[in-house]
Amino acid sequence: MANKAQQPPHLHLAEVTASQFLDIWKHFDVDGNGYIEGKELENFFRELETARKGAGVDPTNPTFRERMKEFMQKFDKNKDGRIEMSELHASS
Ligand SMILES: [Ca+2]
Ligand SMILES: [Ca+2]
Repeated sequence: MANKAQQPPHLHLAEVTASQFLDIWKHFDVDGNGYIEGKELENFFRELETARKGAGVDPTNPTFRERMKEFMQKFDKNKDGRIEMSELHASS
């Protein structure tokens, strides 16, 4: 999927098409409430990290937690602790 050699330390969500994005979103928004939150967010972030590194990541690793926090600071625009579609989609 992603080329793992030289990706900058931000997500490449801007590169997926709208329909791919929707598929990704549906995949992670398991309960379909329009938000990725809690466990969903963890899975989401873990898969992004895995895609980026080309290897599995340990979600209990403090670095993972730290990165997830950074991710939330960047993408959780309204600071409600969960990601909604517009927050991800508007980012580049
Ligand atoms: Ca959800
Ligand atoms: Ca939010």
